[in-house]
Amino acid sequence: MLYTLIGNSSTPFAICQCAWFPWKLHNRASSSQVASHSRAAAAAAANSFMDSLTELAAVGGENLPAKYIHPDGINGGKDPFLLPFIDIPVIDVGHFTTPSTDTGKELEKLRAALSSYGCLLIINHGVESLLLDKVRTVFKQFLALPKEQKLECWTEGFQGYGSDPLVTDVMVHDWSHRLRLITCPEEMRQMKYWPENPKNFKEVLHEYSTKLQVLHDVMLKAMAKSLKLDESVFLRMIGEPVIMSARFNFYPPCPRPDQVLGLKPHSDGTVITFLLQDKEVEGLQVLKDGQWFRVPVIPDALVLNAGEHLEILSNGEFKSLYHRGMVDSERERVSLAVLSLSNPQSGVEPIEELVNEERPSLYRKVIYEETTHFDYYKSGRTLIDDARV
Ligand SMILES: O=C(O)CCC(=O)C(=O)O
Repeated sequence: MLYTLIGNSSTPFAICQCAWFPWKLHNRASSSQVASHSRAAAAAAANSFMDSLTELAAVGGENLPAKYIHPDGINGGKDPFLLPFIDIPVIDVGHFTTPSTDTGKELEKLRAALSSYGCLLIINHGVESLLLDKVRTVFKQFLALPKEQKLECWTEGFQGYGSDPLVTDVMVHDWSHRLRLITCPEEMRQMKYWPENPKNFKEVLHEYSTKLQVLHDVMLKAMAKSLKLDESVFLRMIGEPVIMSARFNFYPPCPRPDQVLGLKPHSDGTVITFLLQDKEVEGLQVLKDGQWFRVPVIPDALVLNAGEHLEILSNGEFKSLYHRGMVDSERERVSLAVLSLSNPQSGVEPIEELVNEERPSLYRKVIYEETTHFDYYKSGRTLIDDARV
């Protein structure tokens, strides 16, 4: 089974270039690239993933493999779960879907949250608590399957179950696995990577993704209005169809949360990201004004992060969120990030109305052919660092 998957035409290019940029998978995985990806390299990737399944499951071992360890510790040697909680703004989406006398105030709150935090918690967002629970449950049921069944969805490419690519040999490994699936447009879905089990996995993800498409448009329109712009401007700029992908994260417990990271610090190469957190186990940390903070778990709220594309489009009015995923010493943690991406053909640049003499364009136009998320991930830099003029 493994070799059938490895031989799939989309995987080879994906691992080296476009882990979080699915359009490249479709546009650029040429047959010559496929041919040049040696069977030996593919087998090595498969073995490395299987090793990681074993290593991450070996909880309690005092001797963690060195490749997961951040030698200076995560929080300067102190327990990262003693960091303070962030006072993250909470936005009631009902004020945007059903305008009221308080809508103006909520828009102002939205603008302030994105300008100073780059994230917010959203409530009354139209996704029922029951569906949120189902989403978490189907992923946990997938994780509980025997290894062989999970490996049927294994991939070294963009879509499927696996680990993020390592772009250098010396890069510290993340203490996590992920299942990534493009959810819309539907033509871009690669159904062979959608788990067959549990039986309702596909239906639940489809339902969740349909709701998030609606929410996505509501939020981008509200963001535009909060900047006194035409409500459709962000949607126009990111182009049709909106590409959304789901990234389920699994963080097994680890005895040394002070030394390993579930996900290294990064900002998302997205327009916006909706993050469904684990219902009980905390793990998201965000950087604000140079200091790391913990994000509290609020079971039915979604975290909305501004991505790098939104920062560029808004000419820096909104800040992309720099964040990381922590691991718990005793309990496993899951999360689901649903990411929206801008049109790969046109790239992104600041919206004209936000550029003037007083505030010239802060970012050059970014064409994603030039850059890849993992090149930044590797170096601890961000797309924003490079796009700033
Ligand atoms: O699990 C989390 O809380 C963070 C997830 C995340 O940052 C991501 O998927 O990009």
